[in-house]
Formats: sequence, C-alpha cells, structure tokens
Amino acid sequence: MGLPSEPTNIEYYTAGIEDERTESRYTTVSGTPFIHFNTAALKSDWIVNVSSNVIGDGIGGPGLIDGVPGTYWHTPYDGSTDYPHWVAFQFPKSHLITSFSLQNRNNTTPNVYKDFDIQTSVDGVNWVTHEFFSNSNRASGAMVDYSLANPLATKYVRLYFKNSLTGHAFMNLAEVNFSAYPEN
Ligand SMILES: [Ca+2]
Repeated sequence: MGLPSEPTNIEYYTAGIEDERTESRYTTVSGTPFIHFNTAALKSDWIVNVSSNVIGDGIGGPGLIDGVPGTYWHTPYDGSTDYPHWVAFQFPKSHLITSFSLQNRNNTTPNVYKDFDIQTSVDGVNWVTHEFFSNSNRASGAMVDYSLANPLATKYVRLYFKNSLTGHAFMNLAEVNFSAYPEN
C-alpha cells in the first residue's frame, strides 16, 4: 500500500470564508517539488492542535507528526469527551494537498474513527468542509490512504472526526501524513 503517484497538471479549489463560496482555479504545478510529508524532519515546522487529549496515554498532537508509528494521540476515555474529535494543522506556507494518510494506533484494542471531514480555513479559527471520507479499516497499525477528488490549497487544514468505527466515544491515531506541493 503506497501513496498515490505524483500528479502533474491539476485543478484545485480554494474556499472563501466570508462569502462561503468556493471558487475554482486552474494551475500548472509541474516543476514544483511534490513532497510526501511522512517523517519528523519533513513535518518539523507544522503546528498541530487537537480537540482534547488524555494525560498519561500517548503524547498528544506531537505524536501525530513525529514519524514514529508507536507514538499516538488519544482522546479522554473517562466519559467526559465524545465525538466529534479533531486535529488541526498549520503549515508554514500554503500547501497544495492532493492526498493524505492516517495510521491507526498499533494496539490490540482498536479505537478507530469512521466518518470524517477534511476542512480548510483562512484563519485557523473558522472552518469549512472540503471533502468527507469514511474509514472501514480497523486493523492495528494500518496506514490508510485517502486521495482528494479536488486538491486543496491551504495553510490550515483540519481533520474532523464525526463518529466511531468501533463503537467508542474516544479515538486514537498514530500518525498523519500529507502529500502536497508546498507553494511559495
Ligand atoms: Ca506517531
């Protein structure tokens, strides 16, 4: 299972927050570097925020961008926090995202998300849904790939998890990778 191959000429969409309108643009991006952001070094300048975190189990949002399958983010399981759960990323500059992958925690007890949205923002505060997905892979440690039907150019991206594949109020996740053209 690998990430999708590099596209050449693609059409992408940017979301306008103020008028809640989506406009399309066409661009030629061949010649710019296409990067699979899947190591700690490549993700070192990302800012990550999570909706909630349980203390003492996993290492929170940083566990999602350290390139280590064994580290993870885990939401509280004391009954205080139900879906939706989310994780938001801020890149140092706008990235044109074409695909991404989410790695399940490698654990005997799967606490896996099901339906989720990929969202975009112009300010990191107000979010609009770009596309939605449904996960059916509950295998421990599985790397699950998702391709965007419409690539997304954004500095801010959020994964908004709406319910559980495994019937839990909580979830965990080992790693998040994006594949993108970093734009200047
Ligand atoms: Ca990790």
